[in-house]
Amino acid sequence: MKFKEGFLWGGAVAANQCEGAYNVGGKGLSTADCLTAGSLHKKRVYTDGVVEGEYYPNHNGIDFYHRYKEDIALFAEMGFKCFRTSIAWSRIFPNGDELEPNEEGLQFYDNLFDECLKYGIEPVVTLSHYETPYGLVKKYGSWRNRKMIEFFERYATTVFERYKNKVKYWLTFNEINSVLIFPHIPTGIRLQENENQEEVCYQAAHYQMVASAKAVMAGHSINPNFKIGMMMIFPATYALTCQPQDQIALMEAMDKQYLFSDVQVRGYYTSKIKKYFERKGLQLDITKEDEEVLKNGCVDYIGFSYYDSHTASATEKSEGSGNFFGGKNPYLQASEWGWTIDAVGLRLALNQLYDRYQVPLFIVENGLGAIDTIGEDGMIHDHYRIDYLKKHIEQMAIAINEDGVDLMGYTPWGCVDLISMSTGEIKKRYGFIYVDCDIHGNGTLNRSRKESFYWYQQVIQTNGENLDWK
Ligand code: BGP
Repeated sequence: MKFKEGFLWGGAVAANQCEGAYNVGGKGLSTADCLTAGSLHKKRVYTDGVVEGEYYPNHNGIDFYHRYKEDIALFAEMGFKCFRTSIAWSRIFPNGDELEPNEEGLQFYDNLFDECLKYGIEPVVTLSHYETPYGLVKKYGSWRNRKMIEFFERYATTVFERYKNKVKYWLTFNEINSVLIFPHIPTGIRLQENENQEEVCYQAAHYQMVASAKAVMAGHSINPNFKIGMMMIFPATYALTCQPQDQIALMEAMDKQYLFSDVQVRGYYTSKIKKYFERKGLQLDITKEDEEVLKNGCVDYIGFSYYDSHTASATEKSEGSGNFFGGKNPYLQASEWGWTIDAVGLRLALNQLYDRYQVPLFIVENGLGAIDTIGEDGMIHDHYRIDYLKKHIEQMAIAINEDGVDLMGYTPWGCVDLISMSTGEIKKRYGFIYVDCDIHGNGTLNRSRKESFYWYQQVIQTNGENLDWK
């Protein structure tokens, strides 16, 4: 079980799911502020602005905005080497199209990063994690519009300049390939019935990839030591059967994922994906200059989320599950929310990415969303979570030691409980740290250590050597 010296053990959150304070400190409204609460059986609604009478769980999150010092002290107690969070774009540019940033927003992240650095915790910062200033949606149609590239570049340059001596590790867009699955979350776009939806999604993806490449170029010139990554959902995907047509279905499913890493790591669209666009008659605004930008703005590493795995079939209709599309795997168990549990698939995913790109990899999300119950002794004994994480770390070790994969670090998702992205419920918990809050937002918001807190502390202390627990 060898992990290299300096392996980045840590945890991950996103601003919109934990900060709260949605209208404090000059922050503008973001798309995440317009998502109502949902559940496993009820989709969250993306309302037009904030509608009176609706409940928006992200408005208060877990009040990380005011309690970050306490949370970071707990991360330090666990031994975190890094902490992944995002900057809320609308704290920096409240409407998105201002020329000057909001100083109070910038100051908040100065304080946050200083607090991390005080404990020797490296911030790993996502520029855009599932929120876009709502002003850009209303005025420009969000990522339907090429102008977004300019707004994003201004935002990225502003924060790169400001934090160039505090933050080394960056990610541009969270789960950039999610635009093909639930486009309103990463892009703020509301798809219309009477339009070519696939075309809109690929177009938005293209603008985001150009914006990302421009940010990478700007970042490298501001500080050549920056490590700027892309971030995608990369679950393992299997052919449902060994029928040749199912293998083709698998290949086609993978092509749509690789599109994003091909463009962001290698700097170009493959001939195969161009043929696909042609075949589907997609009219995409991709200019010669864009192609130049993509070539020059390649990322330094691949960050990816891994929760579950899926199947591809030429005949079975996929119901979609977890945070991705694809069918169920009859050999695997699933979480209470139907997310398949597949640790071995993580080894496959690591190998697939490393074989194809040979750039460092960073698992920036992984974990089990589960309902936690407080035990009689007042503690949460989350052995199910320890078991899930342990099995995934074992597979990481195999990928590193037996397969030669270059893995930089590991930041399990929701290291402190937070608002679920897909359902808006806090009861879908991932944390090592429990937050006293129910699905209606009631509770003291007090933090407490779960049993997994002590287990993860041991994992980090032994640099991944000792994963066993009583
Ligand atoms: C990823 C997102 C995260 C996060 C996670 C867990 O897709 O990047 O923001 O929330 O999934 O999903 P959920 O919160 O729906 O359980």
